[in-house]
Amino acid sequence: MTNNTKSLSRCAFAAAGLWLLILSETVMAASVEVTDAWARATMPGQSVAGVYLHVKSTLRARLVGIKSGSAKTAEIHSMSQENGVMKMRKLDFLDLPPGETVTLEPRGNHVMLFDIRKPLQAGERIKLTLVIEQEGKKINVPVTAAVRALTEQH
Ligand SMILES: [Cu+2]
Repeated sequence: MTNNTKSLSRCAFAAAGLWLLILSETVMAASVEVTDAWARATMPGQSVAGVYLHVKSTLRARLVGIKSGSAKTAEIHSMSQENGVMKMRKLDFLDLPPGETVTLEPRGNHVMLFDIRKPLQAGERIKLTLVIEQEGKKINVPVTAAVRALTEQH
């Protein structure tokens, strides 16, 4: 074996090792990524609150439920305009196509908290759990949402 082939095979070995490392990283990393989660601060007496976020799943999945200690119940909602009026509807689930970032936002699909335990104040954080169905299994994805003021635009 010449010096040249030796260094070449070492190089190939190193590359294979790196590839393995990348593969295991991917497997180990959460298959669901939630970013930029926030909730809208509530007014006194208001019992519902909207929560918005970006969610991306590497595998085909669907969001099938929301839980939060900050509210009695939480639902996934759609928002659409009908005869000039914005209407919300409860969704049983929300599809998360693999690798696609799905956005929950004001005026779009969103999470709605009902019977919040106390008013949500700007600056605080609330915890939620997204229940996601992936390959026939349900997984819980913990999320922390920052509460932002009513006037704050996103
Ligand atoms: Cu809603």
